Amino acid sequence: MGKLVLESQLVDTKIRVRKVPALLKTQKSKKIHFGLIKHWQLRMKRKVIIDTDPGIDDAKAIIMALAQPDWEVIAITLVNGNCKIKHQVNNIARLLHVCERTEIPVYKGSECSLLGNYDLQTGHHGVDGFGDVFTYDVNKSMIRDENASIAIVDLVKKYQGEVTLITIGPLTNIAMAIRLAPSLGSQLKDCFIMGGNIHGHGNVKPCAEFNFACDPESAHIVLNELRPPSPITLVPLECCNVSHLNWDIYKRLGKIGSKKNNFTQQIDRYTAREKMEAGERMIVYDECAVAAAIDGNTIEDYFEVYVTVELNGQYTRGQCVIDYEMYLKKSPNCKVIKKMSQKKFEELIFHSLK
Ligand SMILES: [Ca+2]
Repeated sequence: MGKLVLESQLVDTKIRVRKVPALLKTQKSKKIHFGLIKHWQLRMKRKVIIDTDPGIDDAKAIIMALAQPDWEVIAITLVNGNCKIKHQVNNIARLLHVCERTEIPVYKGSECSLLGNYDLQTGHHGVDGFGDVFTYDVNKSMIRDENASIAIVDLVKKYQGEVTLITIGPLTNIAMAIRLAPSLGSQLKDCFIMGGNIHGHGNVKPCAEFNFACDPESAHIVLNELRPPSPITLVPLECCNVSHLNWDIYKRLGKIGSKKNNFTQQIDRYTAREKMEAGERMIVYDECAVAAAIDGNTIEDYFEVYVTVELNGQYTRGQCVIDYEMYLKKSPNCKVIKKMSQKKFEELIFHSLK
């Protein structure tokens, strides 16, 4: 469906552009010509919605997304996760000002999980999600009144078959959007999710990864009911754990000197220093999902499988259940990434921070 829509747009635009040269005798007609080309370029850009709980790695992932010249980020939607929504609005506003992209609309979403009884904020990103380093006030004109889930439903319906959905936070907004519009997934172009795990090794609970542990019911709804045209690309914790930045690269990044890079250096100063001094690696999480969406060649190893989420286990609630042997006899709903290209990944990060 998505491919058909894009092809028809291309054919339509080509016809119109082809007719234009005959009109190029006046300034007015030149303006029409360039207007049509601009219109065509905008129409052909990949439309992207990013659902996020802006913490430190979210910021870097969003910077990476905004650096793609062939992407049009049509919305950023906020969901409770790394920090409260009241902090997220400041974080995303500051980030969009630094990136000079304040035209992108931002929608506030769910302030708690579907069941409302989980709050796993770890303090890893500071209380405010951005390392508690900024105190300056910021213009928040990009924050819209409309609810995030409603905005997602409306935009996906408006651009049927064209929207890439990237989620880098708990899945509450998306689950609610599915409840509002059960056919949401079929109207997407594709979907990339950072979340879950494949070996039962958790990072906030013994067996569960943060984004899925924050709202297991929502993760369950999204994995089982979103049903985009192709399997969801799932970037699990284990993939992120091996996709780290080595410290030499990190130090080289520090010398870029751009506004964007200075900003990221400020927000992750404390966590980076702690990790460096402890001899730990600089693991990247949300950036992996965006990198996978930018360039499929960043994916070095993956497998397709049916994935769901444990909702009842005393110790395993929120853990991904991977049906490796197809006991459940269900079609694969996820393309699970095992490993990404370190080299391509580092290139993307360098490019985005310039
Ligand atoms: Ca996140």
